[in-house]
Amino acid sequence: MSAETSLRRVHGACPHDCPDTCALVVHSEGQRVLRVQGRADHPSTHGALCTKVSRYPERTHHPDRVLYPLRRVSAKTEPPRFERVTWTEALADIAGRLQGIAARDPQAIQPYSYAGTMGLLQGGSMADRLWNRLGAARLDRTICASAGAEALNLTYGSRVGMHLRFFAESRLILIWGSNSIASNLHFWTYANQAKRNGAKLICIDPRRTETADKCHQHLALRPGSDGALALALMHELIRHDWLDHDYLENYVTGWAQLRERALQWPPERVAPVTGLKVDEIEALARDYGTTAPAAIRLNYGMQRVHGGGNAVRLIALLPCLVGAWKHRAGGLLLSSSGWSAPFKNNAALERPDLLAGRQPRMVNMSAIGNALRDLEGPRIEALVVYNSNPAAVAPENGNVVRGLQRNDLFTVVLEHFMTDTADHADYVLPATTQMEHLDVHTSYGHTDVLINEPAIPPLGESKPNTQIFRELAAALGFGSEPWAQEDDEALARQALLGLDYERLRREGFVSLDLPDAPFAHGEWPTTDGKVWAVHPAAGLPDFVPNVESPESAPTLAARYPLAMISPPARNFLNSSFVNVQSLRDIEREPVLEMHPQDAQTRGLTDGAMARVFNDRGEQRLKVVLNGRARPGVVHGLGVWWRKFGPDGKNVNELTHQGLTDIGGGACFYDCLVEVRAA
Ligand SMILES: Nc1nc2c(c(=O)[nH]1)N[C@H]1C(S)=C(S)[C@@H](COP(=O)(O)OP(=O)(O)OC[C@H]3O[C@@H](n4cnc5c(=O)[nH]c(N)nc54)[C@H](O)[C@@H]3O)O[C@H]1N2
Ligand SMILES: Nc1nc2c(c(=O)[nH]1)N[C@H]1C(S)=C(S)[C@@H](COP(=O)(O)OP(=O)(O)OC[C@H]3O[C@@H](n4cnc5c(=O)[nH]c(N)nc54)[C@H](O)[C@@H]3O)O[C@H]1N2
Ligand code: SF4
Ligand SMILES: [Mo]
Repeated sequence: MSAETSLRRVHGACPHDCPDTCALVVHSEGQRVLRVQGRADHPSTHGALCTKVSRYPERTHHPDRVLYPLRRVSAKTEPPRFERVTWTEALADIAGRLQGIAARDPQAIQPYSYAGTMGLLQGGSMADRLWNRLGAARLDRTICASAGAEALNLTYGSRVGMHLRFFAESRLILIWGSNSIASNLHFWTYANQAKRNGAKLICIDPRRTETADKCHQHLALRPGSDGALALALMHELIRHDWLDHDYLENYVTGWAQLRERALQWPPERVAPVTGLKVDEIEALARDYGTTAPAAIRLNYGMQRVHGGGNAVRLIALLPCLVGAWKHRAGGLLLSSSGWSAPFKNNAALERPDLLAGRQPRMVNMSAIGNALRDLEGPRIEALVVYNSNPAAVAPENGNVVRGLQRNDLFTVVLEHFMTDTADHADYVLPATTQMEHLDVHTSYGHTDVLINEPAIPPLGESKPNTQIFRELAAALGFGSEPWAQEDDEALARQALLGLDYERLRREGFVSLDLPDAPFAHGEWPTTDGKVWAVHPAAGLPDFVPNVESPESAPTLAARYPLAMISPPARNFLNSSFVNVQSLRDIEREPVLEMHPQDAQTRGLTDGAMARVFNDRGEQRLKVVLNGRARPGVVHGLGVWWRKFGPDGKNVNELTHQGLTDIGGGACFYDCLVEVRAA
C-alpha cells in the first residue's frame, strides 16, 4: 500500500463519560492516529473538542500502553511486578480459576465496570452475556448519576428534559451544580450564545469555577444545601404568585402538598442552611419567577451528597411552577438519556435471558471497598475489572486497596494502562482504545446516536473488550453457544431498534426526531402523563441535609469543621488522562483550594503542604489560595492516580461509602475534613 492510500479518515464518537458525546473525525495513517478532530457538521460538537480528547493520539500511542497480556509475579502487598504471557496461557489460566470458583458459587465472581467507554458494545454487551450465562454477581452501577437519574424517573417518569440546542434562546439560565466549561463544554457554547443575546446566567455552585467566572452572578451555597434552596425559591414564587396556575393544575400531580411544604421554607430559614443571604435568595426567585423562557442546566455535581436524590426531585419541579416547559427554551436538563432508551436493544446486547431465572446477588459499586474487604455480604473470590479504575475513583479507596491486596482474591483487569487498579491485578489484559474498535453510542447530553469506526488496527496484542470476553467465554466452554459467536459487526447491527444502521454507518450520526417543546402540554412519560410532585411510592420530596454536616452530625462537625468537595480537574476525565504528560503538566500536582480565612486560622499560606484528614485517613495536598473557595469549604480536585500523589494517595482516601437517599449513589461531596500544616 502506498503512503497515500494508507491515509484514512473515519467517523468516530468520543467514548468518555461526558454529556457532550462529541462526533469525531479521526485521521490515521497505517498503524498511527494522526489527528482527532470534532466534526464541524455535528450540531453540538461544532468542530470543537476539549483539550483532553484533542490529545487522543498522545494517549493512544503512549509509551506506557499495555500491549501484551501480563501475569503477576509479586505478592499483592509488594510493589507490582508482571511478566509477559501469551493470550492462550492467560485465558486458559483465568478460565481455570473462574471455573473452580463458579463450580462452588458463580456469585463469588464479581464483575466491576463503569464508563471508561460509554459504547454499547465495549461498555457491556459480550461481557454482560458472559456474566449472565455464568450467573456471576451483578453490579449496581451507582458511582456517578444514580441519585439524579432515579430522581428524574420519580418526577418525570424518565430521564428527559429540554433539548440542549434551545438553551441558546433562553433569557435566563441557572447553571446549577455544573462546571460547564470544564465538564460540559458544548452546553457552554449554547449558554454563551444566550449570554450574547442578552440572557442572564447564574451559577449555583459552592466553588467559584471557571464557569462561575463567566456568569453574571455566582451563588456559592454550602455543599448539599440545594434542596433547601429549591424550597425557598418555591416559597417566593408562591408568595409573589409568580406561578403558572394552568400548568400546575393540568400537568402536575400533588401540587397542593408541595405548596404546603414549600411554605414552611421561607428564605429566612433557608439562608443559614445554604450560607446565602436572604436577599440573594429573594433576588434569584425574582429572576426565575419573572423571566421567560427560563432554563436550568442541572448537573450531577449537586447530587453527590446524601440528600442528592431529594434535591434533584425538588429542583426538577421548579420549571412546572413557572410553566417554563411551555417554551422550547425553558425547562430543565439534567440527563437526556431517556430519549434514546427506547431505541437501545438491551435484551439483544446483554441477553438477560441467559440468567435462566437466576437472580444473582447485586453489589453496590459505591461500597466496593467494604465488599472486597468482606465487611459486607458474602466473600468475593474473583474480581474482573474493565472500563474502570476503582482503586482511584471509588469512595474510601483506602479500603478498596486493602481489599485488592488480599492474596486470596483473584483479580483480572482489562486496561490500556497500569492504573492503580491494574497494579493489584493477577492478570492485566490489553484492551483496545476507541481508535481501534467499533462501537455505537447514545448520549446523556444530546439526542443523537453515533457510530465509532476503528481508525487503526489494534496496537500490539490488544483486543476489544468484546473480543476478550468472547475468547474467555470460549475458554470457559461456551464457545459453541450462538450468543458467544457474534462478532462486533453483528452486535452493532442489533444495538439499536428502529434506526437505520446503514445510514448510521454512512453518515456517522443520526439525530432522533423529537418535538421541540415536548412537555408544553404535559405528555410526560409517567403513567398519568403528569409530573409527579408526589410520587405514589416515594411521596413528597424534602430537604435532606448532608450526613456529614453540623445539622446531622454536630460532634463530627466540631472535630472536622471543613466541608470537602472533590470535583474534577479540568484536564482529567475522572482518573483518565492523568498519565498523559501534556495534560498532567497543566494540572501540575494535586491541590486543595481553600478560603484565605480558613488557611490563615490554620497558619497555612499559598503553596504550603497541608495534611487533610478525617477518621478515614489523611492525604497531603498543596494549598492553593486562588479565590475559588468559600469559607468553610475546601476543594480537593480529582481524580488523580494515587501513585502520582505526594504520599501515594488521592482524595478518595477521605470520602465515605455511605449512599444517597435515592438510587444508592456515592456521596463524594458529602465529606467533612480538617486541615493542618504538613
Ligand atoms: N473535564 C472533565 N469533564 C468531565 C469529567 C471530568 O472528570 N473532567 N467527568 C465526566 C463525568 S463522569 C461526569 S458525571 C460529569 C460531571 O460533571 P458535573 O455533573 O458537572 O459534575 P461535577 O463536575 O462533579 O460537579 C459540577 C460542579 O458541582 C459543584 N458542586 C459540588 N457540590 C455541590 C453541591 O452540593 N451543590 C451544588 N449546587 N454544586 C455542587 C462542583 O463544585 C462542580 O463545580 O462530567 C463529565 N465531564
Ligand atoms: N472524589 C471523587 N471521586 C469520583 C468523582 C468525583 O467527582 N470526585 N467522580 C465520580 C464519577 S462521576 C465517576 S463516573 C467515576 C468514574 O470512574 P471510572 O468509570 O472508573 O472512570 P475513569 O477513572 O475514567 O477510568 C476508566 C478506565 O477505563 C479504561 N478504559 C477506557 N476505555 C476502555 C476500554 O475500551 N476497555 C477497557 N478495558 N478499559 C477502558 C481507562 O483506561 C480508565 O483507566 O469516578 C467517580 N469518582
Ligand atoms: S470528553 Fe466531552 S467535550 Fe471532550 S471530546 Fe469527549 S464528549 Fe467532547
Ligand atoms: Mo460521572
